[in-house]
Amino acid sequence: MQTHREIFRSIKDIPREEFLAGGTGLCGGCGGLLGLRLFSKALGPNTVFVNAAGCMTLLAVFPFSPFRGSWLYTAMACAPAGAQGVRDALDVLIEKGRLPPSDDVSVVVVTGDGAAHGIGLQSTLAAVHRGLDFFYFCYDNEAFGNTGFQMSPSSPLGSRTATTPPGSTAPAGTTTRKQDLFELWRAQSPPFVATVSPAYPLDLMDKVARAKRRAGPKLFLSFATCPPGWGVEPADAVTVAKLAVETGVWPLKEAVDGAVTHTVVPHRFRPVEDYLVVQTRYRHLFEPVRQEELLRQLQEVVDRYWASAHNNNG
Ligand SMILES: Cc1ncc(C[n+]2csc(CCOP(=O)(O)OP(=O)(O)O)c2C)c(N)n1
Ligand code: SF4
Repeated sequence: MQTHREIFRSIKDIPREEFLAGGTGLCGGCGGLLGLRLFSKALGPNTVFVNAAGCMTLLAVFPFSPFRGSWLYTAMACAPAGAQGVRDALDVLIEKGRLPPSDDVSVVVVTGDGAAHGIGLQSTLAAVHRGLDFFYFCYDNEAFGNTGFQMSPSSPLGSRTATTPPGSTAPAGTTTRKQDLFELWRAQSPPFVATVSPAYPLDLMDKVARAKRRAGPKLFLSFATCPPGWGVEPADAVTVAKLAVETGVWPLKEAVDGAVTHTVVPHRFRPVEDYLVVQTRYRHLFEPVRQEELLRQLQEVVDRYWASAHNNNG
C-alpha cells in the first residue's frame, strides 16, 4: 500500500540534474549520502546546507564542495543555531531590499543521529520551539559512524556498536531501545515530520516537494545503511534498506500538522530476522547460539508498533 503522491509519481518525474556531485570521500554504498543526494534533487539548487560534524563533514574539503548550493560547517551541537543565523541574515537582506524574495534559499541542517538524538538535541528542540523556518535532514545510521561506530541514543536494542560489544555480561550488545526522534519532534507540533529511505526515492522526494510548501521546522529522518558499521557489502546497501521497510523495522510515514499517515505499508511483512541476519552487527544473535528470547523481543517490538498504528488508522 502507498499513499497518493502529488509531485513525484513515477521514476520519470525524477530530474536528471544533480545538485550534489559524485566522487566524494565517503564510503561506497553510504546510505546517508544516497538519501542526501535524493533530498537535494527534490529541493533544487537554491540551498544552504548547515552541516554538523559527522561523516558528511567529508563532503566539503576546502576549497572544494560537491554542492550546487552553499555549505556551512558547524560543531556537532549547534547546527540549528547556525541555521537560525543564516535564516535571520536572509530575512534581514530581504527586508532591506538587498535580496529579492525570488532569490531566497532553503536552509537545511544536515546531521547524523549522534548529533540529532544526543549531542545536538537541545539546540534542535529549541529551534523547533522558536518555529525556525528550516529543513532538518538527519541520516540515521544508528551510531556515531565517523568516529568508529560508537553507540548513540538511536542505536537499536541487540545491535553491536564499538562501545556495546556483545560479551558475557551483555550478550545483547546494545541493551537500550532506539530513541524515537519522530515523536520527539511531533510533540512540538511542527508542520512536517517524516521518515524516509533512499530505497524508496519517490516517497522521499514527494515528501520533500510537499514539505517545501510549508514554512517552519521540517524533519526528514532518513534511514542510512552504513556498510562498514553494519557489516554489509556496499553493493547490498539498498537491498538492506528495503528489507528494513519490508520487515516493518523502518516505517515510512509522515506527520502533517501532527496527523500521522504511513506512506508505504508492505502487503505482507517479512520476518524481522530477514533484516537482522544479513548484517554482522547482529551476528551474535545467531552465533554461536541463537538468542531466541532476544529475537522474539525484537519481532514483538515491531509487531506491537504496527498493531497500534493499524488501531489508530495511522
Ligand atoms: C562535542 C563533540 N564531541 C565529539 C566530537 C567528535 N566527533 C566528530 S564526528 C563524531 C560522530 C558524529 O556522529 P553522528 O552525528 O551520528 O554522525 P555520523 O558520524 O554517523 O555521520 C564525533 C563524536 C565532536 N566533533 N564534538
Ligand atoms: S562510515 Fe557509514 S555513514 Fe560514514 S561515510 Fe561510511 S558508510 Fe557513510
